[in-house]
Amino acid sequence: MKQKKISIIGSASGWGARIRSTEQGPDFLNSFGLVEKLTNSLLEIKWARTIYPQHKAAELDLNDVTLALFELVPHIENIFQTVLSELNAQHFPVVLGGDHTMAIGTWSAVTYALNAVQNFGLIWIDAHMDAHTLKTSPSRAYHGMPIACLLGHGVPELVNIGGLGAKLRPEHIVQIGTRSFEEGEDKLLKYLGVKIFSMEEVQIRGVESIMEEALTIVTRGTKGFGLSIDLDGFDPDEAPGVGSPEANGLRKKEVLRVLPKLAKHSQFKAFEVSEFNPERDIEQITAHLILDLTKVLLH
Ligand SMILES: [Mn+2]
Repeated sequence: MKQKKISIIGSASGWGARIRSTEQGPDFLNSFGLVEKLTNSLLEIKWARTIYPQHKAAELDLNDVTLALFELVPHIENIFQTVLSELNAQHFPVVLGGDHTMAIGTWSAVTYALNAVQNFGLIWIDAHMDAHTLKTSPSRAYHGMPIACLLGHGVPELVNIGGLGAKLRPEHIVQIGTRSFEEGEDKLLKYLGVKIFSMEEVQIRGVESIMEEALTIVTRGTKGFGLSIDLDGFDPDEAPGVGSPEANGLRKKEVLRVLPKLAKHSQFKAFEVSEFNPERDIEQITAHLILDLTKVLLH
């Protein structure tokens, strides 16, 4: 049987958030022994690289979150380059972070490498929409903006990472678990026509039926699809170690049951898990959630 080659890339930055301790996520997962816990005979898995921003949060006093752009842009460009070179080496990339702005680098690289710019599907599991621009965001934190950036809306320094303009099209994006958002971003996604499965809808229909429909959408006419997980999509009981917890989230057991179908799909090209904050974790519950998600998605 052919061995699948997996490359884990750490994004050790919290510059996109007001609470920046997600920068510790990758180092924690490394010392937690994630790679050793994942290795089996069918997988060749390596921790390819952890990308660190120029400064740690403690080294700079940035009261205005928007100033973090000077840290974020080179960091995300680094993610773009690293994911790109892993894909060019025929490795399956897994990006672990780190605040969710890393998604801009991950999906710019995947679409570029696969020659699938604006022709690629993305399932976005998150409590939030992450579709703000500086004009609509009350917090002005960039981790509330990656979906908007990937769709071509927002500050040009982030939108144009890995190539000019939009990397994804709205009709290829599905959000699951949404339950906390502001009017401006909701308006943008509705206007663009992004499919949103709110937490309410997940509770009514069940994760299985939602995931079926999501897979249909992200594979319709695309050259592949990926999965972006923000750990705050899960219930805080099951993912306490996140930057922005929101009550009444997805249940681990149910999500783990439906992910194998996604993982086995021939068009599944990459995934990422973001917003792990080890400082807030309780008895490694969130670290184990990351391990279980990664395990299911890699087999
Ligand atoms: Mn997010």
